Amino acid sequence: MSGGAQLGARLRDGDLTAAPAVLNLVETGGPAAREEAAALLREVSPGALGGEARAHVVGVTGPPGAGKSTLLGELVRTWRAGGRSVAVLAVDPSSKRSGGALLGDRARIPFDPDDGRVFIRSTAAAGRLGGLAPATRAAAHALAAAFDVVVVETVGVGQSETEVAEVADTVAVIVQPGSGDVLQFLKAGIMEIPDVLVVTKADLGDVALRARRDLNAALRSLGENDVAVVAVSSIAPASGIDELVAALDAHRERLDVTARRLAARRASALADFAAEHGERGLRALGGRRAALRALDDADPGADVPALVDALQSRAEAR
Ligand SMILES: Nc1nc2c(ncn2[C@@H]2O[C@H](COP(=O)(O)OP(=O)(O)OP(=O)(O)O)[C@@H](O)[C@H]2O)c(=O)[nH]1
Ligand SMILES: [Mg+2]
Repeated sequence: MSGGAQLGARLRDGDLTAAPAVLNLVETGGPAAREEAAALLREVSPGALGGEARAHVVGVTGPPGAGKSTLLGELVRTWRAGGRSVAVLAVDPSSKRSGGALLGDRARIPFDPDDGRVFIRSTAAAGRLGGLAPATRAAAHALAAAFDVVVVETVGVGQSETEVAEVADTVAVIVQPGSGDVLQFLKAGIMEIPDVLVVTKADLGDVALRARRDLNAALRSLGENDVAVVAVSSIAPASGIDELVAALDAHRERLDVTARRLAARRASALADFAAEHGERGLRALGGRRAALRALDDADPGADVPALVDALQSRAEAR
């Protein structure tokens, strides 16, 4: 068995100590590592697992400084207290990989370093085209086979929630009270409606209450009645965290996980294919929509690299 396949088998067995090696592998460049990573993903594909991976994959996104990392510290503590294992992949938009090491580090999430059931890593963002790096998506897909909760944390507003929806079952957008950007983007239809909205820094009082009220009013006017708006405070005494956990769980329970994951894998495959072959590659497939239609006929148990291969053969055959 190859190293990648072995790592995949460990994840399938629930071995959380495989996580660091998984991240190192998916972040290593070059054809050999890529083949190993594909072998890893094959071992944790729905076909190999006999169903979708177990984790609840949660996307957490919002403007810089909104309080995402501080909140994740509280969420991780609460999930752990409930017996759930947690992996967090914090996407660092500024970091450039050099020799396999990350220079920047956005993962300033407070956690217990002796707890073997928590894994937190910064990962590099994709290039200027935006979107999640293929490595981050691959890591999220892989870790979802072993952890109970996998979080992908990204920075931004207006685009990042669409990108994170490519991997997450549930997308939570974090709103800083007193800054109107999320509200304006929602009203203007610039941003996709998230699954859960979180107003941070509730300890600031009125300004946070107003933010929650305004967001609720905007959602109502858009006819969105299923989106929970939760106000939290992540500094002691923390508040609203249990309510947020419940809102995330409630969304997951309503969700058709199989359909969402299937769509996510297909979108990921197309993004990976486009990243590698550019517009010319997409044209060879007859365009983006034709490519997605072709993926509709692919094996629903296939992992992302297998779907990319299918697109490649199709492009060559045309
Ligand atoms: N008053 C108050 N301050 C908070 C709360 N949560 C976070 N902060 C503060 O807000 C600032 C930003 O918090 P972070 O958690 O680093 O925010 P972030 O969204 O992860 O920021 P980036 O990773 O840079 O995008 C820090 O100074 C925190 O101490 C809160 O609940 N109440
Ligand atoms: Mg942060």
